[in-house]
Amino acid sequence: MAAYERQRILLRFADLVEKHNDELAALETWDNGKPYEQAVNVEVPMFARLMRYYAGWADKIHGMTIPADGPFHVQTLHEPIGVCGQIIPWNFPLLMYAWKVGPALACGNTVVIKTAEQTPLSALYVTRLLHEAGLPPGALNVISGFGPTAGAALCRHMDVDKLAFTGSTETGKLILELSAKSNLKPVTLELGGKSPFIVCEDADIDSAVEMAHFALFFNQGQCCCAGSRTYVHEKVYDEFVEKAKARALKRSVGDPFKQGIEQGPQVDSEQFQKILRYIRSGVDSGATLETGGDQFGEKGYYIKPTVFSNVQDDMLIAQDEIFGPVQSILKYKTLDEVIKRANKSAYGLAAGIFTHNLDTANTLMRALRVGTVWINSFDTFDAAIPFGGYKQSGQGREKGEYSLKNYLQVKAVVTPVKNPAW
Ligand code: TXE
Repeated sequence: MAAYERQRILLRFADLVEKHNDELAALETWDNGKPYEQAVNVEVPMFARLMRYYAGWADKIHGMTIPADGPFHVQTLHEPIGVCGQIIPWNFPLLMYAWKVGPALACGNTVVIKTAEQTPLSALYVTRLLHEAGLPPGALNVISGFGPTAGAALCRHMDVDKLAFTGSTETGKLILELSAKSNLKPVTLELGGKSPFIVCEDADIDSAVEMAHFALFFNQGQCCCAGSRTYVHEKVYDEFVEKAKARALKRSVGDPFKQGIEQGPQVDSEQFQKILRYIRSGVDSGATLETGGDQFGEKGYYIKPTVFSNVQDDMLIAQDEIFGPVQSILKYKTLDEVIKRANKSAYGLAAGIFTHNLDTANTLMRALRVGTVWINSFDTFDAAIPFGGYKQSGQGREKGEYSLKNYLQVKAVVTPVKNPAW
């Protein structure tokens, strides 16, 4: 299909998504439990924005001519890879679909996408809109299925030319293995995290508390880049802990369809139980439970916003991805020390830095081994900003121009030039 036609389909798709904004948001909340206000005001509009962003790229993908030695005309063709297998998680079902489907289609590939077993609905609905926008049958296929069966089948399939996965580091490793054991299809991975959020002594404490709260509790704490290790300078530590606790106590938890609700239930019983186990481990290992620590109410997978202080680096709650509303606050003294501690993690997805000192910000920003650094901010997810991990947080980048190369092959073409003057 001509690039311009792909662009037009993606633009029409974005318009249809906007038209169906409220139904899509309702499906997302039903499936996942996230606050409807978040889905309707942020996530579905962001989906349309992402599609327009990728539509913009569709007719701007091209190769180069290269001045090689000798009498040769050398060019590169940027070609689609072919059939892309994509496996997405349940924490942001629509956005994960957009991050993966957008660049794949813009580059001219076809897609088989497997949704998470917890959240199959919105992808089915939105794909109907994609077909309504003019995508030919077969160009994008949705599979609702389980990981070890449907997901693994996609990974080991010999006719799948590329894989893109978002999920746990553990499953990411399995996926690489399945690729290696089948046809060595290239794999991009967006995996877990344990992102440090560093509050320096000169930071504006009230806004640091608010941003650290958002960094951890957003989406019920179910974010791969959640700021789940809050490092606070010793001079402002006590004040920060007091205020972080007060903020968590104010967090509104309840029916995600109700107005003003900040936190809905966790996605399923497995995640709910896992989080409660980590909370118990925090208490058992000697961290101070400032607030929360238990189920919220008696029905559903709601968890009280939980804050731990006096957390030490070797505690499980400071090392593992909890993926729930559990904030761990750690104390530090010097910049060198916090750099070493922040980097001492198997993960390297993101980091937050709170300071007004430019030298401190520059030092930290360069020293941290992570794919995204937010300075005096967190979770800014513009379509044009690349996202991805260092270390065991993943391979490759999604969003932005960087994401395109995951979905393209480069073919070098060499032609002798019969011109004696060369
Ligand atoms: O993840 P899985 P789960 C983390 C988070 C969470 C933990 C477990 O810490 O608590 O992972 O969650 C598919 N072959 N993240 O069990 O298993 C599965 O069907 C192929 C971080 O839900 O990684 C789903 O579509 N596919 C994360 C997807 O993988 C397989 C988001 C994710 O599931 C498969 C989600 C297999 N063998 C969880 N097994 C993030 N990075 O944002 C499972 N799947």
